[in-house]
Amino acid sequence: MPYDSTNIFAKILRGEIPSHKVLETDDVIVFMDVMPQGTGHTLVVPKSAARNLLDADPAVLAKLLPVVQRVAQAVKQAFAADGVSVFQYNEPAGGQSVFHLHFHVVPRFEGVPLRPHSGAMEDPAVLAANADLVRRALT
Ligand code: DGP
Repeated sequence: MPYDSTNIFAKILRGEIPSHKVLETDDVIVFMDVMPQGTGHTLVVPKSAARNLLDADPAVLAKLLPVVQRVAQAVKQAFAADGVSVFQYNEPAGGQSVFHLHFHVVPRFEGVPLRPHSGAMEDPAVLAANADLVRRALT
């Protein structure tokens, strides 16, 4: 399937819809997931167009992974988490629902299971407060 620029993350990248952004570089934007699977669930999204890992330019991936690492370290600190899960879905059969490449970074706590993928919408006030914590941990 070709890349479709009407996807929701492309709209966020173009500034057409809002997000709780925590970091932006020339290459990457990082914002809170509106349907978090855990407190502090954050998304790392390259600016260049790729549907998912399968069609991504390796040069884009090379710049992306250090940001994923930095965000994983930041969310672990921001939420005093015990661990961090990083995951990434490809195509509907692989669990993907938004067709612009992204990595999920989710703080994890001993004994606390993940909430469902693309489940309930979080309260915007909670997302804003969590974004503040991540932003501070990134600086
Ligand atoms: P997936 O494509 O299945 O890897 O997951 C997409 C994720 O994006 C899912 O966790 C829910 C989240 N999401 C869906 N719509 C929006 C949105 O408009 N804004 C934000 N910040 N996250 C979204």
